[in-house]
Amino acid sequence: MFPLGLCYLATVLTRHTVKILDLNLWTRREADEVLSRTLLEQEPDVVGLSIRNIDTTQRGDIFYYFNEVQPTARLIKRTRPGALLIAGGSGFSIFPRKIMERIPEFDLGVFLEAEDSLPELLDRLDSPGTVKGVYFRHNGSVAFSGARALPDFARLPIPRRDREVIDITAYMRSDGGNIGIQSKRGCCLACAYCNYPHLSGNQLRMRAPEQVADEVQGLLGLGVRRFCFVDNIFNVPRPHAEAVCRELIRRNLDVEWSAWFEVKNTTRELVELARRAGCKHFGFSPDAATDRGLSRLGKGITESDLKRSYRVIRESHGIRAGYNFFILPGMSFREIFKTLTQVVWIPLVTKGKARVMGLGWIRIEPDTEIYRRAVAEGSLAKDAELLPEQHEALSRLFYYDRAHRRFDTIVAWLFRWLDTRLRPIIKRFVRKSRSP
Ligand code: B12
Repeated sequence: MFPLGLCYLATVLTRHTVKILDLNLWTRREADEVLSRTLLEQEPDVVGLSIRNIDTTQRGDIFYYFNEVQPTARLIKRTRPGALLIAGGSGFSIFPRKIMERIPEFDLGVFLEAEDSLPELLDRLDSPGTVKGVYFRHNGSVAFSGARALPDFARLPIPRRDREVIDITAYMRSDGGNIGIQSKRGCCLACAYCNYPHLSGNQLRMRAPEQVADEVQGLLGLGVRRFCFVDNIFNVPRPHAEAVCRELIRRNLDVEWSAWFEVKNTTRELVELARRAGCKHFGFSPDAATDRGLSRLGKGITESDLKRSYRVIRESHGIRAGYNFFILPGMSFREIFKTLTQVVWIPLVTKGKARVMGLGWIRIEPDTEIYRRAVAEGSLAKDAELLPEQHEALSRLFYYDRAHRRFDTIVAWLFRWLDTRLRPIIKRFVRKSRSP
């Protein structure tokens, strides 16, 4: 993934020499060598380590990224013992205190968005407790300096992606789609399982559409035609999304992009506008296929909204869409059947333009309604450790029915079968029925 957060930080740290090193561009062993070599060559006074992912959040494909953090922190400290090590990133901000306690190599930690706090902290490294939003060590324990307001996103400069800051070509896959751009921060939805409001606040902070289009033009100047909006949700509020699309259309920019969309706000007009502005892929997370499930997850939409979105996608041209669903504990047979058959149903009703992208279980994260509910219902132990020591424990941190674990496994198997075996057949069928 293109490290957009780090580009934002490099852009605001104007009084420092900043170098971004993305360890994901190498294999594990190569990464260690590259890291040591870079530390020895650059001799940094401060090293920031961005912890983006804790784990894959997929029950069928568990990988514990967090296990990589301490070895990397140790290597940094060993190679450059004099440098201060600062942790940050979305993964860090989900478990800030625990990570500080577990990994003593971190001298400091910055909670949430860091465009205001990090420059301030670098100016006051001798008194980190006076900078809001910072975890620091005090008398042998971890202390927090106190919450701070999130940055005024509209006023942040356009993040630099030039060669001096980052080699953007390393992220330009053939489809180029993993270069991110942000038109807003925050999320005002209240999906029961989601930590976005915790991570970026429940108040929306938006960029002026002209500024978003300027940034897109900057991407084009760097040779990037394809990108994705990393906004939590692109089309809430709808008028802002429409204004961004209109500005992209007005400037007649030859770009292709993707984004995450909320179902209810996805009207025919918006899809058409987004398509004309270059949107090629619409991602949706309705998460449930029945009214009961949608209401349990606090989605604020109904089955009929969902069906309407299928129709809208079907009637549009030159676009694709994907939908995510969850299996929830306590689902009736009818609900499970309905959720599973979306794999077949969605491609059929959208004439092959949409598909189910993901079907899985909710990873229980702190600061969410599902966490509280799972503990109350007994599907998660009160003292369950959400950042476990051992990766084996991760599989118990999903929201599922313990009493029906075997049944769950059958459902997962069935889904995989539908996905791998049946989907190609449907695709062929849809293609045939579309050809004149
Ligand atoms: C967009 C998005 C995606 C897109 C990414 C598209 C792209 N090209 O970038 C897609 C859909 C592909 C995706 C995939 C995944 N994602 Co995602 N994604 C997001 C989302 C919504 C926004 C990320 C983003 O770009 N933010 C914008 C930038 C500007 O912010 P930032 O990176 O957080 O950086 C700021 C701060 O964190 C901080 N900071 C960052 N680094 C550092 C370092 C230091 C030293 C300091 C001081 C501060 C600091 O300052 C920055 C500026 O304010 C977040 C949720 C969220 N709101 O954070 C989830 C999120 C990051 N994703 C998550 C996950 C799990 C994944 C996947 C593993 C899911 C999967 N199984 O496929 C993959 C992993 C992909 C990968 N290879 O890393 C989790 C990670 C935490 C966790 N639970 O483990 C998040 C937090 C959502 C969640 N459920 O909790 N994702």
